[in-house]
Amino acid sequence: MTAPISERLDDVESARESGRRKMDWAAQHMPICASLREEFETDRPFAGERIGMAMHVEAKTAVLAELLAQGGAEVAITGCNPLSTHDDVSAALDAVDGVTSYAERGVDDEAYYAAIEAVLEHEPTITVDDGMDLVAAVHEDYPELIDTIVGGAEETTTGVHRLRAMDADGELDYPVFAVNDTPMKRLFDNVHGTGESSLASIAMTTNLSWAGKTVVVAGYGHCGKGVAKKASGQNADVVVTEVEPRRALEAHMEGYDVMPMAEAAEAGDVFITTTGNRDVIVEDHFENMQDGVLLANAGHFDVEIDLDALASIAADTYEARDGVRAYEMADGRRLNVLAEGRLVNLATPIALGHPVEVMDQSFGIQAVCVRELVENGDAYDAGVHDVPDRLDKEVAEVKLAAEGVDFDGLTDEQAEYMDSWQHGT
Ligand code: RBV
Repeated sequence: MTAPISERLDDVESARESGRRKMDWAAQHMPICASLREEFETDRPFAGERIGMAMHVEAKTAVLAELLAQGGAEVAITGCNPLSTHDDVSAALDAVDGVTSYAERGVDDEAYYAAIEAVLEHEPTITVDDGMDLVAAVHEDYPELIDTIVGGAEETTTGVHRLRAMDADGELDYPVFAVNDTPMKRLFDNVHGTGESSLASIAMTTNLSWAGKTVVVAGYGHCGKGVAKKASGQNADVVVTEVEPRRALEAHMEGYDVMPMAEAAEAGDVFITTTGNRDVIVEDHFENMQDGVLLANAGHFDVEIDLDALASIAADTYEARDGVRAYEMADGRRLNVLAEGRLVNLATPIALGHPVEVMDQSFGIQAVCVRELVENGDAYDAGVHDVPDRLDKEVAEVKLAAEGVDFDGLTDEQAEYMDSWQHGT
């Protein structure tokens, strides 16, 4: 049985202290969570609920977990990626009243799934996922929990995609909010968060510049758009690869070079995958890449770059820097993979995840979705649900107020005009 992180660290006290400092820093820059904290500490909406979480356990996520506990929940949490946990934060979180943290960095597959089971042993009434691992484990291994689960919330594109596939197969047995898809999440976290944090992590891990580089961005969804825009803003030439004709056209009209990966492979200095699909960069592509290229993935799972194929054609492989593995070909070319092909913004040794402000929005939405499940869970059937617009707007208004941004309202005449079809020329 997996023990909480506090029972596994050598110097728990100093880990807790360092993790707490990181949480305090993050919390200072999370006005939405601060506003919800005031509400939750007074109303205690989650009293009696048990919340199971599988997310990237670092400072911002810890602020969310603590917030749910401050609202009265008993929280059990583990990671959603073997390389994204900050052990000090996990320890600090484990010390919070009402929270048990099982997350530890660098665990193998067996320990990773054992920690998911440890969370489910708490018999959660609500699940909060990033990638759908908890929902999958509940349905496969703990179906007896489904009756008492009020609902869940899912953080990321890949998780929502998996949930919708599960729902289409009639296999999803409780309601889950698609937090990823709501404007306050996807238009900010996916675009700005992924763009900024992926580029920051690559730059800090390699100490290399963007200016003058050719950066190949695979996938032009919200994440790809963010990565392309920020790379372009750092004076890189951006190439986009796509499989969807309208997105390819959008990228073309945005001024990026659009071409198949087979061609881009020869042109790129840095490759960043954001597709959510497997086998985006494969053996034929590796064969044509230049010496010294960087290969990084910003999609949820480590399936976009075919590392087995790369290993099989490499003459040698070695750790070139912390977080960078070089694969040296027989002809001397070195292809450098960051973070083992896992989420580059979270899984390199120096990675911090998305910026704090953007996670405040995403986690503000998570928190109000959990509140909605507790207050109105009965209103939602099993299946995937959009976040109600009123909740998305509530979070936007708190954020605007915190930023000191005022905005207009409609007059009665304008509201009436917008609702009518009779007005013409
Ligand atoms: N993400 N979390 C962080 N806690 O630092 N950074 C990014 C963090 C989330 C983001 O919302 C995205 O949808 C998901 O990670 C991918 O796993």
